[in-house]
Amino acid sequence: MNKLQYISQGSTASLQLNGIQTVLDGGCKWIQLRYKSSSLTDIHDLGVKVRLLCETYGATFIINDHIRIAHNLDADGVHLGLSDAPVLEARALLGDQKIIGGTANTWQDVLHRINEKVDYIGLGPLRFTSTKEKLSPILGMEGFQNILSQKIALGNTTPIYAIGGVTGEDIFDLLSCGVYGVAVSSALLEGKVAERIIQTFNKKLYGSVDHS
Ligand code: TZP
Ligand code: MG
Repeated sequence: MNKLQYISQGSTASLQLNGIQTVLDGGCKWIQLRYKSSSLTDIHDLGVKVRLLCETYGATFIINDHIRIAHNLDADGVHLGLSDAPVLEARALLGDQKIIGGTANTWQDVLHRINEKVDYIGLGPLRFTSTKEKLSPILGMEGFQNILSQKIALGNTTPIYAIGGVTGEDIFDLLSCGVYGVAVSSALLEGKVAERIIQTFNKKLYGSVDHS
């Protein structure tokens, strides 16, 4: 699994597509389509376009929230929040070959996700971010250290992606906690040249020891 996930953002389909196109051009190989539209048709229609783009660029395509849409589009997988569909239901619909990721905000959530046999866990938020509404309590680097050390003591190897306000400056600290990768939105789009930002992320993520 790629160590850098782009979490898409934007209140319209065209804003979403702009960001996705930018990070794909910049070399990002994992897109999570996170489109909070009230219209399932709009999410599906955007998903059709993003799926094609991901195919062209050889990127993994994950859909946030919607297991039916992930199934209908034959996406690579789905990412589920704690109040989304249960992992069992997603697994029954999508099968064993697809990627199912789950959110966790606490150590208890991590244990729950491990028991559910998700393929990866998105743990956060690391710090405040305006990208997500109704943000869970901030973990900080201490929270990551604390949770990851318990997971390591358990001997479990489910990959953990840090999410929420993550920047390139956080990577070394996160990796040394035992985090596998990062799920990032704003920081990939902030500068003028996404390619350079993504290269920096990847160099840091892949330059050091694999803590998966
Ligand atoms: N879940 C927790 S924080 C977040 C999500 C989807 C948004 C991450 O975006 P950013 O811009 O990298 O903080
Ligand atoms: Mg959700």
